[in-house]
Amino acid sequence: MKHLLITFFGILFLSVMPSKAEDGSRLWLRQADNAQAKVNIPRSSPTLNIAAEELQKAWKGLPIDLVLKKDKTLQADGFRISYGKEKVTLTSPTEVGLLYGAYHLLRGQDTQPEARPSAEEAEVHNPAYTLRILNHWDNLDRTVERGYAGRSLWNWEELPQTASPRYEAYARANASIGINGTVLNNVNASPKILTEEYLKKVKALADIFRPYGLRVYLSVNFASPMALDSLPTADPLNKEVIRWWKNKAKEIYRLIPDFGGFLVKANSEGQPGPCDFGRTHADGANMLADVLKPYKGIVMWRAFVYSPSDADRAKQAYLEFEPLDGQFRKNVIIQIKNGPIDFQPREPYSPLFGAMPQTTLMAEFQITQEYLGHSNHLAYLAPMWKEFFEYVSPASLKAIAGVTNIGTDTNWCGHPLAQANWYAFGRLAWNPSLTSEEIADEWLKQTVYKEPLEAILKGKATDVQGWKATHAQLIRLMTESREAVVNYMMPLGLHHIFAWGHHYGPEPWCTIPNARPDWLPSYYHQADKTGLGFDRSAQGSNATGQYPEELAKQWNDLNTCPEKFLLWFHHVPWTHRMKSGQTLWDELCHYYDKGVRQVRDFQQVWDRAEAYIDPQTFSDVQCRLKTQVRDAVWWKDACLLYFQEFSAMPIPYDVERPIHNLKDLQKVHLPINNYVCPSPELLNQNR
Ligand code: BDP
Repeated sequence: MKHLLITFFGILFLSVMPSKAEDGSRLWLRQADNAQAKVNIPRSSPTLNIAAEELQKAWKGLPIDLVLKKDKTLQADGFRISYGKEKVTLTSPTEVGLLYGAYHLLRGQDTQPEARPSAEEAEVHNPAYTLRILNHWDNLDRTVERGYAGRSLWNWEELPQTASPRYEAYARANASIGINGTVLNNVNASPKILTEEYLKKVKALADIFRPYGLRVYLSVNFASPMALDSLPTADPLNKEVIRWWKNKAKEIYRLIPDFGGFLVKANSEGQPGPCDFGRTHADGANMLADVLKPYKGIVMWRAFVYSPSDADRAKQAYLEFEPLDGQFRKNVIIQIKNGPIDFQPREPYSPLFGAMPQTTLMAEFQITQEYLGHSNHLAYLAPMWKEFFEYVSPASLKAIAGVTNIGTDTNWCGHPLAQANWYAFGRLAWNPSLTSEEIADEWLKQTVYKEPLEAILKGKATDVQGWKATHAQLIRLMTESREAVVNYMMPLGLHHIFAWGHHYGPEPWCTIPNARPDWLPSYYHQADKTGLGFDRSAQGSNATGQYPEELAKQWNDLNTCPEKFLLWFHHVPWTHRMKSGQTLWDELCHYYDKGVRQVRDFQQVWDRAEAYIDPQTFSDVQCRLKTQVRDAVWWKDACLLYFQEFSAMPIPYDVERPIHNLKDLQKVHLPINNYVCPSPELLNQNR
């Protein structure tokens, strides 16, 4: 009795406590948990118990039956929802399919409370890809390559004895958006990950993730047999080497029976690979694939290669991989970055997609904003990935990988709105036909507002019309944000003009003695007295020739090439007339200026939304937008003043005047960590 009373007062106390400012730790899973829904499950199991619990505590609709049943219309992870008069029936051939269905129902409740389907309706949901995978570029010392949200989530030192509660929260968040695989470590892989000591730690994580349908994969170093056991070679055709990998696979699967497989960066940026031993990428990938086959494991072999050679860097992955089409085992997937160079703010798609019809392919997106302002800038990336799908049919791919932006920061991703990119990646990997707006709409409703949507719409504390107008503006802000970054950093097809080392600020002038030419901005922008841009037409490097005929023809001609790719494919005279009628120079100035104006507009949109937004999220984003405007102006001034040295043309008067001098900008790098605002923690203390 005493115990019951304490519980009762405990609950009373909790419910009258003022709600805490949102610190972002709950991501898009902020549902109230006092619903007490009626849920039937076919049996008790770790996965089904989670599904039942999630629904019990948050579902406010009719009773739900979870049914395990084969169904011709459903893939393994798919599910069917039938709405009856008295109950809802959720069916799937698998337990994890039912879990996905549960999260789907809850998402619908949170984002479309007014649109409850009527009785007798049924919905079928299947994922577009069987593999929807996050890639962590996390090192074993807990630094994160290109990570901007704290340290690595994986506390290797404490594992396997101690497991942070965040591991389960991470698995849950992934399951809620359908992500079903995770590569735990950096593609620049330390061989140590395959030692017994580390595999036990990996097992501990895999055990936590399993009920959520999240499989573990590892990046492996191709020379691991040499590094760990002093074999004289890592030649993939060598018997000892093969035996080493076989034993390693056995050891892994004994610990982790559902281990997913390996991700390999080979012969790329100094990583070892089969070519070191006179073998091909196919030899290397197939050896590992054969080793994993008995366990149904897969090899994701990256096509991110560019050797120091005379060939245009944009052509190199194609030159190396296209001739190998048809030579890879069935359980090898070639993992290709969306663009031919490297995760730039805008690239045309990589011509390897579509060029290897006999090979299983997957796309690698970058969720972390290595080249899009790190976690200081707002850049909602769904529009970028949708642009890729305009050229590459989703059905031509087997799987999707995303390099994550997750770290130990309380809000997981650094910038509060950067969580939307993790979310959007998962949603698009499940259903690439969702629009950027739909995903932004869903994500915003579940995260940034003071109140849950249902409460907002009841209008007790909120001006509903005002909220609706604000919400529409925030969707616009999100969906325009990546284009704004393109505009103030690298419009019209410019690329890779970043500062040496950190990929944050501009340094189109950068020269480093003895550096590889293709690591320097001038290699990419090719600015001179006559014009700007890289000639990749048939008269130049002929990278256009790697694309299907129709596109090659269109992109090859300066006059038919889409202007967003113009300077990617052409060296264009400064006085060239653009479609707008302006010269290239004037157009360039206007694009840089537009980018700055867009971010200033985002500031206003955000400030106007203050009444509706959770206060901590509000001030954090407000500060980051100030930093972003500062940086956008820096980019505009640096690029225009530098390129003006070549064009020798005046900056049009309707463009905001530079506030910096080129000489000053050339002396210093744009400061990355000199964030113009105090930290969110400090803001919170001062409130
Ligand atoms: C580049 C990154 C580098 C990665 C490499 C890769 O700058 O840190 O190791 O890609 O994808 O974008 O392997």
